[in-house]
Amino acid sequence: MKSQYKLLSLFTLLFFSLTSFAQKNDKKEEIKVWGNCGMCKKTIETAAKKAGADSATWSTESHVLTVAYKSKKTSNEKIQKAVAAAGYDTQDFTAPTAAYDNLHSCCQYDRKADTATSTDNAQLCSGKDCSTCCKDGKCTSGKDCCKDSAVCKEKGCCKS
Ligand SMILES: [Cu+2]
Repeated sequence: MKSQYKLLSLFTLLFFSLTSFAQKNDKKEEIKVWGNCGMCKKTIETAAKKAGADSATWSTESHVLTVAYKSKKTSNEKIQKAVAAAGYDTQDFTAPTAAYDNLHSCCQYDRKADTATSTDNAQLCSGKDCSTCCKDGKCTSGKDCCKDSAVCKEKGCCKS
């Protein structure tokens, strides 16, 4: 009886260590990926799966890629690199310009750097005038305010 009990606890221990080991190797993570539409979704998800993800779902609304993978097989970094190589900026990697340029015109999303810049500049522009932004030779306000601020300065159509 006592040895049976020992055996049972040994099996229980083995079972739990095995399941926790399996969980360690199964990762589910969320990665921010820039993109636009359903076509982007397909490309992003295919790239993630090719990189070794067991499942990959990108939301056209939240722009979040949810991936599940085994850490033995691939990594968050590998997946992000593959998605970037397919032309899509991720939270940690930027797509090569050539890959981005290859995307269908409807898929050419506002790029990560541009988005960051326009957000920063939008804050600058939230005042009374768009003193640092310019579009088509005129200062603009609103969503695209200061988006081309470098161009703006170059053109010199906005006074700062
Ligand atoms: Cu698209």
